[in-house]
Amino acid sequence: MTQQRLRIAIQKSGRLADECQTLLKGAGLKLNLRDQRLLSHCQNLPIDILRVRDDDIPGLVMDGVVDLGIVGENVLEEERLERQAMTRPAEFTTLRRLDFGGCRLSLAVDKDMDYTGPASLANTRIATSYPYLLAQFMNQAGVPFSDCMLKGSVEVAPRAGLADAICDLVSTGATLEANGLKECEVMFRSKATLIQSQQPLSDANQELVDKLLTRINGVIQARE
Ligand code: PRT
Ligand code: ZN
Repeated sequence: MTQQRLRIAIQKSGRLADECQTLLKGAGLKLNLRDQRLLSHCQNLPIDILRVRDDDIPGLVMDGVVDLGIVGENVLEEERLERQAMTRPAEFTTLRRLDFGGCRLSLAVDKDMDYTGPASLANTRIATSYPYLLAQFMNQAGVPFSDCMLKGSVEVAPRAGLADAICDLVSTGATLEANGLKECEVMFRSKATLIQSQQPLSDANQELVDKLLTRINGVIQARE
């Protein structure tokens, strides 16, 4: 049987795309990612790069369709919770937390609201793209709420009268401020992370993963 090439999923375009490519190139992979193809062959190692929507990456790894993936921990944890709820495969191994893609998943309310803790949001409606992480946080706090699922434009939901509060990603806080909102609770701190499928690899591919991880550690240490 011919040796299966190692498959790595990264975001095709978006906030993590350039940093993923820089990291892999820094680790010695010769890649030609100028075209828009889904699958690109690494020129100097038996590795294929799969470029997809970030939301697809955790599932591809958990289902063993790809061997490695780079994704934000926010997207990864949301997918893990959703799959757990549906008793679908949700296992993966974290190889390394990375040094980019930092953000936090936070609750935000009208800047003039008197927020004193999660209980201030009792029986409100909260707009989010992260219903499982939100439910986990509110359930742990013991606060009843309802949600409003929005895949985009979450920050305008309160002004549009769709929700009382939001649960969204924040990095600088400029988006919240521009929408008259204030961050009132940090629920989850996230960075990009490198994960591996729990499907066993061939010895050759596991060696390749080990070598890649050593090189990635080197790249990250060098820019610390
Ligand atoms: O097309 P695809 O589905 O692949 O991409 P996407 O549009 O779903 O994701 P993308 O590229 O926007 O983000 C990818 C990942 O980057 C996220 O899952 C996070 O892990 C990470 N990341 C880091 C962020 C941010 N910082 C961030 N600030 N993702 C989104 N934002 C958004 C946030 O949703 C809000 O709209 O930026 C806005 C807030 O930014 P500030 O600086 O105004 O606070
Ligand atoms: Zn996405």
